[in-house]
Amino acid sequence: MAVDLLLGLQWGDEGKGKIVDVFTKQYDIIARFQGGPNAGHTLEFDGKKHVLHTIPSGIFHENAVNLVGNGVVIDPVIFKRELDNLTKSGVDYSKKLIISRKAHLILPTHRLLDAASEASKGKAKIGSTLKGIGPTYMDKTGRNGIRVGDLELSDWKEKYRTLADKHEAMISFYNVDVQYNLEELEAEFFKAIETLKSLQFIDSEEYLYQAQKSGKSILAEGAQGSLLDIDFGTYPFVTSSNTTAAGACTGLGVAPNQIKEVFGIFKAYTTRVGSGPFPTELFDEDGERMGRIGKEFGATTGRPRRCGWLDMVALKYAVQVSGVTQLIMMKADVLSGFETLKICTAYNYRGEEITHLPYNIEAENVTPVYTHFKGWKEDLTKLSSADELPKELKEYITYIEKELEIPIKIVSVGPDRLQTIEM
Ligand code: 2SA
Ligand code: MG
Repeated sequence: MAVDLLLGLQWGDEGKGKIVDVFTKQYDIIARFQGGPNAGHTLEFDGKKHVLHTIPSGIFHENAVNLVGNGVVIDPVIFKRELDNLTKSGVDYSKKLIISRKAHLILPTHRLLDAASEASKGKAKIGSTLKGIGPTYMDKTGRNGIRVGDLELSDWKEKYRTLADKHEAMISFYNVDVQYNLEELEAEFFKAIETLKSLQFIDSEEYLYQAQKSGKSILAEGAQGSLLDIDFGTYPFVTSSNTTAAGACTGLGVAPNQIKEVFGIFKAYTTRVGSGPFPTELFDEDGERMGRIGKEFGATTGRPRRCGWLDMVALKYAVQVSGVTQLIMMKADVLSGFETLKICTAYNYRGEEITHLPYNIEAENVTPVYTHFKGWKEDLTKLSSADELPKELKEYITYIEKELEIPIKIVSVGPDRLQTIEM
């Protein structure tokens, strides 16, 4: 059996959590391969809303095994909170949640370093979620990190102390005002470590290899979006992991030729949270309306998301980098009632019209070129089949499919599991 992959094609918050939850019944294993508690995956069913940060979005189904892969960074404190919430929702995760020994741990001082680094940047700050993501991946690539598997060894606390002391020195080097009580933070951290240790740690690449051999189906769940990829995103305003398809290979130990379908998920418009360039961003009533109707607030930080028209130049780039085979369009319902819809089909780049994503996409270099579409009035949230979709939406969809040369297989018309239309 092969591995399928689901990832976001924009700047995150495309609705990956919802779709993984919808897909889970078709898979034996759901695996997260990058990112950490910076992610906020929102799921809605039976009139309830659930937000996951580190735990894969298949956890609410009876049978699927949920794996936190080696490419993920885990904050034990947030992880424990997520587990407590699952227990409150009546989910018994003990037999269906497993963790790679090679996943790295976010320490309390990583969070403090994130805050110090952002504070030192002033106006140039990344708009990080302040979850310690950047500093943890820095320690991973700098070969200083502490991994889940270390918790099974006797000397990990000495390693911890050495690293935390070094972090404290680095925090003071930033020379910014970061208030903290490390003793309190550590008490909380060590307590959460004990909870983490009650879960099953595994050699996940071997586990996945054997699972594939025995015919199990696997879905790799991405976090954040393609344009936040550390290599291919809008650097430096990106996250610290590979959010594109290649990240699933390194973040799980799955070989590239084992990947079959790549589901690319995008909103019918665009959002971005945090700093960085966003060519189709709107500062008018249209953008305000998208944010209001789409309830565009960060699922982890509560920050309002910036909103704008669909950017086909950026979308094409994301599809290309990850080899997307099927598209999923989210939040079509939010666009109901707009007189005219726009799709950015090219950039005017320093006086020249281009259709590929250039190195610099800041406002001073890029002006979007728009194609206009007629909007629809109908409320989509109660629709359940493709032929009920308004003609104008069908035209919008057909245009995107033609431009990207890939079919849109699912159109989502609301946050609930049931508000999902197969095309
Ligand atoms: P970080 O924390 O170091 O990864 O931040 C670096 C940039 O990556 C962006 N980023 C995100 N963008 C969208 N959604 C994310 N998850 C949360 C959500 C975000 C929230 O689901 O809403 O609640 O604010 C996410 N995580 C990281 C971040 O904004 C920085 O631009
Ligand atoms: Mg999110």
